[in-house]
Amino acid sequence: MSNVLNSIVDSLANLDMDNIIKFVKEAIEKFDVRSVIDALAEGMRVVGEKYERGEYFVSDLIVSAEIFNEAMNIVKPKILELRKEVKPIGRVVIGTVYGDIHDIGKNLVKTFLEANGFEVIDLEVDVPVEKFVEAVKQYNPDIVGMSALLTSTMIHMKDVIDALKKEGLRDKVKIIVGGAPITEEFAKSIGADAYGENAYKAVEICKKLVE
Ligand code: B1M
Repeated sequence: MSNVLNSIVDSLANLDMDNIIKFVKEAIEKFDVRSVIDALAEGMRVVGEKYERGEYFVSDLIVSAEIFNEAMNIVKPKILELRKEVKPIGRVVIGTVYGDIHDIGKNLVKTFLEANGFEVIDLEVDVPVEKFVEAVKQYNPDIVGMSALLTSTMIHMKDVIDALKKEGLRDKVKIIVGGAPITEEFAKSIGADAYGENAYKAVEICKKLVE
């Protein structure tokens, strides 16, 4: 990784808002958007490690999210520039599952989907099972996307899939799941159609799902 990308990782890991903005502005002129986002995601991973080691507290996690979002305000216009060149290709209902308020990954997935021609209905965070079901009835999406960051909340993805089955809606939509604790095996085990390891892969998969 180049110096400036490393500096992004370090400044996010050290919760250094002033410097990260400077580094992100410099990096988006020199590198593609993906490299900058990967550096930001790596910084968040280090923040998570520091939290696990007891060096950071929840208040630090909140600050890290604020810094990430500030940095994304600089990066996002570059991602959305792509949008002008793409035709509408499908509709996605997306949300973070019940009990879970982590939204940074979901928002990245949303931004990349929009940049690639998807219409995205964002149910935001802590989304109850019934709200996903209602959204499928109301918006008739091609795809339902669910995000979870906690091992204690990922099981609600299965609850949503089961509820869609019960309502006879499961076969009307494709389902993609993602988030740090989610794996391909877990996705299969709950009856999802796909697992998105990251935002870029999620877009590639969603494109295939609407073909
Ligand atoms: Co939380 N948190 N947090 N946190 N937090 C984690 C997830 C944790 C791993 C930290 C740690 O211990 N190392 C840990 C979970 C442990 C576990 O369950 N095994 C944890 C914990 C414990 C908690 C609390 C319980 C802490 C507490 O209160 N005691 C609490 C829970 C609150 C709740 O949700 N009910 C909590 C709170 C928070 C904040 C609110 C303070 C804040 C989130 C702010 C926000 O999102 N607006 C926060 C943060 C920032 C984190 C870490 C540090 C960073 C998460 C992040 O944004 N990563 C996180 C550590 C970690 O993940 N290693 C941690 C960057 C983001 C780009 O990555 O979200 O993984 P990610 O998304 C990726 C992929 O996963 C994928 O694409 C994205 C981009 O490539 N992806 C999808 C995500 N969703 C997808 C959906 C798809 C496809 C791909 O299709 C639909």
